[in-house]
Amino acid sequence: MGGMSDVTGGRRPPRISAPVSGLVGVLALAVALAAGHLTAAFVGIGASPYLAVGSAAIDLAPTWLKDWAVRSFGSYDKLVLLSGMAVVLVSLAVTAGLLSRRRPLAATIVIVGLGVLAGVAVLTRPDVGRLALLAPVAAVAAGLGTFHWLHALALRGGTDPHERPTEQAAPTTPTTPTTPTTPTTPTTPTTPACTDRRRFLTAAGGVAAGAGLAGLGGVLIAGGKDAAGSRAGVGELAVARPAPPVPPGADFAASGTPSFLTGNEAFYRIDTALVVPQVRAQDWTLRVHGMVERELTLDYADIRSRPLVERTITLCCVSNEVGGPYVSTANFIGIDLADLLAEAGIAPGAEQLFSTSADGWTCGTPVEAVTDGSRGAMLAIGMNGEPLPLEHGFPARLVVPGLYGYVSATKWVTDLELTTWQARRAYWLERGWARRAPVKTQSRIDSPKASATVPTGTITVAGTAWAQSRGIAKVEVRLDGGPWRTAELSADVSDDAWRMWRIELELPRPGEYSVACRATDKSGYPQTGERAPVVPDGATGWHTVRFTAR
Ligand SMILES: Nc1nc2c(c(=O)[nH]1)N[C@H]1C(S)=C(S)[C@@H](COP(=O)(O)O)O[C@H]1N2
Ligand SMILES: [Mo]
Repeated sequence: MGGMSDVTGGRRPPRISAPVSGLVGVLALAVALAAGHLTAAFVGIGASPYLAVGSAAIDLAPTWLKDWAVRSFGSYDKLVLLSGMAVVLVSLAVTAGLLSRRRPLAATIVIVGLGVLAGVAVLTRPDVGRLALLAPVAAVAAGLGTFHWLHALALRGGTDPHERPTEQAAPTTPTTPTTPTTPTTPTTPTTPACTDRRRFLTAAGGVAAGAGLAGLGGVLIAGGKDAAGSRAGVGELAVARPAPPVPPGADFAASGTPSFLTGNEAFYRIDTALVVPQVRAQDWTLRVHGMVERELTLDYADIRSRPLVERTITLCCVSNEVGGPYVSTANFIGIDLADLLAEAGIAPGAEQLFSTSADGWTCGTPVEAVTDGSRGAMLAIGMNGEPLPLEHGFPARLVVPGLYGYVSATKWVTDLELTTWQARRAYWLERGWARRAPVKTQSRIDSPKASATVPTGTITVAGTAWAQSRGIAKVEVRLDGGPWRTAELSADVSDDAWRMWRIELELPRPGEYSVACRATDKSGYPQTGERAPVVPDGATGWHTVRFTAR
């Protein structure tokens, strides 16, 4: 194409080579994102254009898509989202750069378009105010400035050897001994075109470095809140009433079950936060208000100086498929939520405890579940002997035994409002999940794994069962649809925690086998075999594992 235009001698506008135009697009994108992130470090990191769009995408994603993402990528779902966005953005930037070779307006339209998208996303963020719009505005300004500056520099550099911008280059090259008949003549180091090219490359390098520095500055300033340092400074939590020690025989880890207590690192993590909210203990307060007799505002020192209790509780996610991994157990340390609410004095008519986290996520818990002292609902500040890990809600979170996490377990909790179901609708209720979500009686086979190959003869099948607040009374197992046989149960630790089971089965000959399990809780309710999806209030069905004996 370039050669053709030379032959026809058309007076086309000067053009930048494709790679350079793409590079200009990508550099403008980098500067825009970095400037946006740096500004967001001051007005609220949730306003960083990249993060705001990602968070808005999470909030707007239809339930089936979210389900699919959690199922396919597990805890990596957010990484996948951010990477996907990066790929889309870079492609857009390259495309905008290429289009601007013919239509310089194209990049302006793309940059402003993305800026508007980011602005709308910022307005949907519950954790930042209007001032946060400064972040996308800064991004657009920096992106436009960078693009047009580099674009002009690249034009002067005449970076497409086939389409030298002779009109522009001409006035600046009166003394150059060029050969007009061969426009593709390689430039020598002494030509001004080359100087311009060097100028462009220097500018591009400077821009890349500047974007890196601005982005890093944003990360450092936002990280300067240093929640990790605050957590490290908390020190030992003095527990007045420790949980009873976990007895020997509480798990069958040697047969393939998880260990009874899940380490903080291994504890499943589910939340909508793209970046872990950074809340320092010294900045944290909890407000208790709404339908109460006395409004309360507590800080971290208030909470930790109270007599702390420790409870062994199994937490699970409503999005856990039958046989899934989103269930873990820890010793939570904190205070009784019922005591705290009694201090505030709940007014008659209050139906839900509506809790809000530092990042604006909301949750509605039935008032009965948090006022009935015997259930053991907690405002927790510790987990397995340490302050809560940042990912699990530092400085404080709610834990309510027997309810799925989305209706009870608010991490980074900052606000407790007593209200009616009518007045407030929590995050997941707006998205089609049930208002009431007690944990369903469930059991899972941990060994053998699906599609495993085992030797014929005697094998030990082992797994986990849970029915928090009711407790597990029995687990039964059957081979190939045969009779149900009762499994051995592990030591009974707490009705609020899971219980492990195991059973020896005979595999007389090589071939395919299938094993299924079902639990009965202490209320006498046998786990149903009827299959239900996770939406709206938790999956049901018997976990079945197929494997081969050789
Ligand atoms: N702030 C906040 N708290 C939250 C959530 C969230 O998205 N944001 N998710 C809830 C859900 S759905 C579950 S299952 C539990 C998981 O707690 P974990 O990550 O400590 O295991 O946290 C709950 N608390
Ligand atoms: Mo969940």
